[in-house]
Amino acid sequence: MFTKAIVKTPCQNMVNGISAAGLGKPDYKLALKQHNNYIHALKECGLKVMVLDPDENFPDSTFIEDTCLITPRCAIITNPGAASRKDETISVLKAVKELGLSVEHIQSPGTLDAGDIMMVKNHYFTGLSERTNIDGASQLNTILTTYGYTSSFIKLESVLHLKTGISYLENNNLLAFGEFLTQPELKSFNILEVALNESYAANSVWINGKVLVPKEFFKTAEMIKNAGYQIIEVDVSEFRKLDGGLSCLSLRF
Ligand code: CIR
Repeated sequence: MFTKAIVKTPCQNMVNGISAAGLGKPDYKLALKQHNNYIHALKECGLKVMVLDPDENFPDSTFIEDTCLITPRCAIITNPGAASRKDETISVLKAVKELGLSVEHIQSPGTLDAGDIMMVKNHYFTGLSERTNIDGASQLNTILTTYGYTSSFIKLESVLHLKTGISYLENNNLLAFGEFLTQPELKSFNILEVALNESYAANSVWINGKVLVPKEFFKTAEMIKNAGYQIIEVDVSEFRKLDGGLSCLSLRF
């Protein structure tokens, strides 16, 4: 069960965020509206939502998931792999301190984006990506071990972050597409296969029995419903333009 979430309001400068999507620039006003609807969906799942102020210095800072991993026993401030995103951690550090969480840090030359981390009970799968290097992943492993958790690594081939391609929906159900369908590390899961033309929806978010699914990915939404979940569709088209999905927009704990 999760009880809280932290989100960060997108800044106007988000239109200059990092993007490989080729879908054009986001519409800021629409992004703000979608962000509000996203907060509403988190509340519908029973979460108390802390909203951090926008920061024009960091175009990608609304993708707060990458800056911190919050486990039930500690918060780990990351060292984001993209140079323009490194200091996004300053505001999130302040927020987790305010919440009284025990805080750890990933240090250079280790880099880690927490979009590369997927929690499955007491185990944390870590994607080795363009953003998360082996040093960062090993530091995370050491920290997690200290707190009584385990972790293992998965080398990514084509996606930005681990959770771009897979999402854990609890009850051993894993949403996945492409390279993850045949990944030996994941073979004990019941895999719900996302069609290639809906691969964006592989980033969906389980919260307290409900699943947030991006809007208009009909086949995936139907599959998740058929697996017994209540779904909440959320339109995040403007964040998709910056390669961001539903999970990237919050820390849930
Ligand atoms: C970036 O490239 O860092 C942002 N434009 C998108 C980050 C998406 N975050 C995530 O997948 N966890």
